[in-house]
Amino acid sequence: MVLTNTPPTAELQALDAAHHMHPFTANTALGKKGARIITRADGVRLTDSEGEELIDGMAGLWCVNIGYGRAELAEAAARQMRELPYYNTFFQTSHVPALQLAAKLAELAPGDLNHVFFAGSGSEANDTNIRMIRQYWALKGQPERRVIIARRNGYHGSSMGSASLGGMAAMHAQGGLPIPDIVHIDQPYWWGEGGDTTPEEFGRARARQLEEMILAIGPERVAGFIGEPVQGAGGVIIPPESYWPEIQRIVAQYGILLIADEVITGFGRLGEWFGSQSYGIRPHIMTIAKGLSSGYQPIGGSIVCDEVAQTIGQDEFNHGYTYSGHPVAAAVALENLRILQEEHVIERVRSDTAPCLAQAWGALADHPLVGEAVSRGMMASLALTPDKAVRAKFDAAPGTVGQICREFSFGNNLVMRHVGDRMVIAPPLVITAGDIDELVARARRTLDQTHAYLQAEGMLKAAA
Ligand code: PXG
Repeated sequence: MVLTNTPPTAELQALDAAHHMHPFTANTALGKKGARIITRADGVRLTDSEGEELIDGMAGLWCVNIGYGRAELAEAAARQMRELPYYNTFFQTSHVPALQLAAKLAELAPGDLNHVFFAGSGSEANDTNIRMIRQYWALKGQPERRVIIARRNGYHGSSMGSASLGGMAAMHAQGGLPIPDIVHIDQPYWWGEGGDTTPEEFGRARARQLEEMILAIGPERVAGFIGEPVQGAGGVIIPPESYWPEIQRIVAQYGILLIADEVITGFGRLGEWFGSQSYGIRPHIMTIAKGLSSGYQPIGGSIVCDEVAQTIGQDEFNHGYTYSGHPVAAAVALENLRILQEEHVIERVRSDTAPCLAQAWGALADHPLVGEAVSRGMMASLALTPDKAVRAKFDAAPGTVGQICREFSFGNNLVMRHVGDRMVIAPPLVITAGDIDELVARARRTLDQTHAYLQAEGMLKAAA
């Protein structure tokens, strides 16, 4: 079906190419090819301007947890826009959606994470965290505690501060990053970097890099550590079970602050409200965004423990955003949380759809191109390899094969992302067992096509 109320695709693509600068894109090349124009969505399916229907294996950008097309969220936004479309919370005022959302998040978050500082996105929230934990130590009389330890191939956002926390080499290569006093340790990526060790040994060794870094810098200079419970944009890297308990021990021993970046893992993605609960992590601060509103409105924030919030509260914290706690975004987030809770979406992930995905996705491990097929909750990934016996990398430049695979996937009307030569999915949490089967069938067809193509092109070669 061609949508009659939309201009022809070519016309839209030409306008897009002429004026719209896409994030993380070589825009000249995209302009020549033409972007795929998404016009509508419902449930787990997108429709493009040609009337083609795609399964959205990425929940937008890891965010549309309740799926598309929930009219209740549109109504919550419209109601709030009529009543109070905007007000700030800077100068001794508050408003109902922000205070209600903060209270709701305090109720849902584990332990004494009882206080919320709002932002417009995950990047902004992590910038808040940098300033907040440095200010915390200053107020504690230890202003020299400024260094934040993060991980290579972690992702924490795209602003100057948050991209500095992130360990993405390609991002640090542009624009003068990282900012001072942010350092990185290695990621717990056993399949790619574990060599001859067992996953458990490797997880402990990678966690101990935190201790080594603290000692190298001097514990009296370290403010905190930040990590994603499961790395998302880094390729859905699921850490060995030994990793987080060892991190937790080190954080406690040296008395540094722990920030869990829950932007992807929050709001049900791992079958619990927060990924920290899934791994027994006890953070002082959690970064949230994405699934907080299921992406229907831009909103993020930091959920902060009693001790840090009370200390920060002793003085004016010179920080905030025009849209911190935006009433429309907060009202939509509240409605999203109501749906997640009342419809038992997260319980169903845990007991039903995550096991179903684990089984169907895990079966892809028998494919000749697949080195590992792993999932946790509703996040899953594949390592593509020319030789799974030795966990080999391809001879072609990293990401070349992943990109080819992604193109076939798009052609099969499945949105599956590539990160280097890993393929990743994170579908809406409301995906059904039937749609999981359809998604995995399309992924298998994609792998078959990729394998045949690589064979024909002589590209099934391992790197020396
Ligand atoms: N933390 C984590 C763990 C994220 O995944 C952010 C912070 C930043 O959030 P904002 O709202 O500022 O984008 C993210 C965002 C990708 C991709 O290609 C992932 C993200 C953003 C854009 C692209 O997988 N994650």
